[in-house]
Amino acid sequence: MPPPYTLAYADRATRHKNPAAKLLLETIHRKRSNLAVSVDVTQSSDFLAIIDAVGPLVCLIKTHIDILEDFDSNLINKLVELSKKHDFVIFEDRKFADIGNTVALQYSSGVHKIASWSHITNAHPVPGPSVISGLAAVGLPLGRGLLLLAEMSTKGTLARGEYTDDAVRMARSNSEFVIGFIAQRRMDGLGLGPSEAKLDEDFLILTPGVGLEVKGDAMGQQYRTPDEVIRQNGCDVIIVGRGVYGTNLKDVEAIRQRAERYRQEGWDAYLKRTQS
Ligand code: S5P
Repeated sequence: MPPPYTLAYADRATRHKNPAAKLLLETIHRKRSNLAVSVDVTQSSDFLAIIDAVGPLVCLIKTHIDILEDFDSNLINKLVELSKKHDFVIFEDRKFADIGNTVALQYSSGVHKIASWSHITNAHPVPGPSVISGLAAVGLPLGRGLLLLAEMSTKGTLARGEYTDDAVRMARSNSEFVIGFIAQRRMDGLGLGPSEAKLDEDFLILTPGVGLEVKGDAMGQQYRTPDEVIRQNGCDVIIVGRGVYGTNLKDVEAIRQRAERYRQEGWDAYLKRTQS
C-alpha cells in the first residue's frame, strides 16, 4: 500500500479520521485549491472584504484574530457566515506554547473563544506533549484539529534537527488530534521518517513563507514559490499573506487576481507532483 500522503487529496479525505483534516482535504479537492490565505490586517472591514474576495479561491483562511483593533464577537459570526458562503476552513494561527492548563483556557475562553469557531489551530512543541493534551481536552470533543510547528520559515529558526524529529514523534503519539505540521517540507522527503512511520498515518503539511515576487522581508521572513513548496518539497497547502493582500487593502479586485494566480500555481504544482 502506498503511503497515504502520496495519494490524491480526495482519497486521503475518505480515509482520514479527524473531522477537521477530512474537511480540509475534501475542500481542497472540491475547490481545486491548495491555497490558504493569511489575512493579517488590523481593521475588521478590510478583514471581511478581503475574505469575501478571496473566499471562492481558497481551501482555508488563516487568521491572527488578536491583531484586529476593532474586534467584537459579531465579527466571528460574520467570519463563520463567510466560511459557509464560500466553503472554506478556518485556521486561527494562535501558536499556543504554555502548560496544558493555560493553553486549554486560552483556547476555550477569553475574548476570542477560539475553539468555538476555528476548525484548526496550532501549537509550538516546546512545552512537550502536555501542550497537546491541554488543547485536546477542549478541541477533540468539538471535532477540531491541531498542527504542530515542526519548522519555521524564518532566518535562524531554532526549530530544526532533533527538535523537528521530536515534534514528529509527539504528533505520532497523539494522531487523533494532531493532524499535521506547519513545516517547510515533508520531513525527509520520504514520509516523516520511514523507520518509525506507521503505514496508515497521514499528516498534513501546511507551509508559510510563500511568495512569487520577492525572496523575503526586512524582518527575517523567507519566501519560496508554490512549485518549490508543493512539487519539490511535498507539502500539501501553501499559506500566503502579503503576496495576496499586498499593500493596497482597498483594491480587492487586485487581491482577488493575485489569489487566483497563487491558486493556479499551487494546483499546477500538485498535479505535476502526483502525475509524475
Ligand atoms: O514559520 C512560520 C509559521 C507561520 S504560521 N512562518 C510564518 O510566516 N507563519 C505565518 O504565516 C505568519 O504568522 C504569517 O501570518 C503568515 C505569513 O505571512 P506573509 O505575509 O509573510 O505571507
